[in-house]
Amino acid sequence: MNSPVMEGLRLNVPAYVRHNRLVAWVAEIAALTEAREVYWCDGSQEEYDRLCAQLVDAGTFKRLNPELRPNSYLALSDPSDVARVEDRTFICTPDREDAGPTNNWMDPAQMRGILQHGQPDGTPGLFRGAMRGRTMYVVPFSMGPIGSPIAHIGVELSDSPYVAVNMRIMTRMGRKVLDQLGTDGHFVPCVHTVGAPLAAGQKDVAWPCNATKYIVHYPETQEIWSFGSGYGGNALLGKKCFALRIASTMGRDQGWLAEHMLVLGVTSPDGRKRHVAAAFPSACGKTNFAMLVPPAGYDGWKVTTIGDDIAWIKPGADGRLYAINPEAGYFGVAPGTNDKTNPNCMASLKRDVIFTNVAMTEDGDVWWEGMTDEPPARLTDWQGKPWTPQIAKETGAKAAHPNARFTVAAIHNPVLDPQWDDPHGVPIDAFIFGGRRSTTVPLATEARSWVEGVYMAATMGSETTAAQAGAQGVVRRDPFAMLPFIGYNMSDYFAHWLALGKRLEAAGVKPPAIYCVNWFRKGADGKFVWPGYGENMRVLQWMLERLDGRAGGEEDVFGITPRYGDLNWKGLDFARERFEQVVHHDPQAWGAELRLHDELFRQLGARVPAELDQVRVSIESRLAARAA
Ligand code: SAT
Ligand code: MN
Repeated sequence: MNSPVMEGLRLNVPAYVRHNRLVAWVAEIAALTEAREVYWCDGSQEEYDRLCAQLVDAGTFKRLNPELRPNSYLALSDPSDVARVEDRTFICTPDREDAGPTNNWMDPAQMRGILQHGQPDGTPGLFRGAMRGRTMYVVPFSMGPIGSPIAHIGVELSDSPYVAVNMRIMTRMGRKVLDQLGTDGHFVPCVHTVGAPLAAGQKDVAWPCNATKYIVHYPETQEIWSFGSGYGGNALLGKKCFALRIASTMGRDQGWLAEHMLVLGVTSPDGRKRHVAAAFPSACGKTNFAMLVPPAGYDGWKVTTIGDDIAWIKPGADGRLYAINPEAGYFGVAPGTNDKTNPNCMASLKRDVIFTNVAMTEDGDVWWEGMTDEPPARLTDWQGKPWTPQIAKETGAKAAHPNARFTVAAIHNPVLDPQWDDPHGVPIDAFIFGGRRSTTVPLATEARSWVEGVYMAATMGSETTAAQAGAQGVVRRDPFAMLPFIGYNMSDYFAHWLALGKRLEAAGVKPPAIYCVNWFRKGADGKFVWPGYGENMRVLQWMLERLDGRAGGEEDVFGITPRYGDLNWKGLDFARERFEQVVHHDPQAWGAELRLHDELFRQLGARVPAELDQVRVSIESRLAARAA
């Protein structure tokens, strides 16, 4: 075997790389995948522009009209590769119980056979030769501000230049990360291939991918291996794979939290600033909430974004919980975003954006369902086909895919929090958990204790969306909005949250308050009752005032809910009857709901903390007392 230095010459290792273990690993993966060449990303603007130009030449990107959308591109994926593939996502731990019943599991040795070493019957590993004819990009990235005590580093090896340019927006990427790594720093190795090797002379397609897909995590060795998809969380491995699945196991072992949460700052007119972290499932409005515009009647209030999707939260020197956004950009859902629902997001998307699977207008700009009331007369849809409102009426064809996304740097967000990049993070005052529920769950509920809050989060349900492949609109339990993202046994994760609360209390630190919200209750007409978006500020204000003991509420079977008079209605005409519809507790629906909680706990198995079951029993008895 050649020395790393000898190999280094063939591997195009830049002189500034000093990490022998990294170089040896790159050599090993280049040999396994038989990549044609290796390219190390330095993260420069020049490199980004060059790779984007190359993607335009390859047909993956269309350059948008530079006058309307400067320095922006549109990518149309293969129609089969449009969302995360949860049924192809695996947690490979030696002991199946450690992955738990909510994750797909396979024995690590068996999975390594399938992916790397080959199977007993002689079938070669999927990664063997998978990058033939392609360039392997070495993408060093930091999740979180470089050098932050809350941040961690990863290196993704990918044969997708689309991944390389998206990673430059979504993370701190390039040479500065390798400088931080030094000669022996710790990094999480991430290997990604679209799984479409090219034979000599074979012409590439615009969006290479493979019908076979594997999104694989080995928590013991902190490795990520992804095969066959070029899309979103399947391919941008810093996001869900590292920042949630692997990081959640790091947090379990090291005493911190990796959560599917936005983080925002709220400044009240008296200048006081608070920070809130909120968990909602994919495509339930995290980006909208993180960029919320305070509505009419809220002069002097300001909401600022720290993050829109993921939070890493560690106890600080004073014992309080501090959060960073490990990402540096937004990979948000485009459909439904407009100047009313999220003006700050629309302003963020004016330039320097990569759009994926939206429609293109005749003058080379983008469009998606909900962007304007009236669709343009003619578009090219997300599959590259002509689209008109008439065609849509006849065939139901969407101009943009419902999970169409934008990738844009956080620095373009006009309400970016001045502390978004602070290596120490921001102190968390409250956690909010919310699902998409057309019935049962009230607008807002405050947990009376940490344990009750953990129970609310653990039993959260939500109707599925286009962010995950599969049926939409069915209620599934999505504990902490982490169902697809937890890297270990869900029950152990509940226990980890309970233990953290106890540790805070033992240290004399008041833990953040916990709230449960539901913006999505529907009336008999099937329409949302609560106006949502900016009006969610009213609920936020109630929560913050509760923290100071300045707002009232009513004890209910499930926690404390606001009465009509407890919310600030200035600037909004929302009748008491409508409010009743969104806070109403239907005892029958709650009976059924509790049976589903019980079913969830039974499915999760013997490791569910007994304290949570006790909360359920006490809610049940309160319900029964009411009925009596
Ligand atoms: O595709 S991603 O997993 O990055 C987005 C999401 O589902 O939240
Ligand atoms: Mn998400």
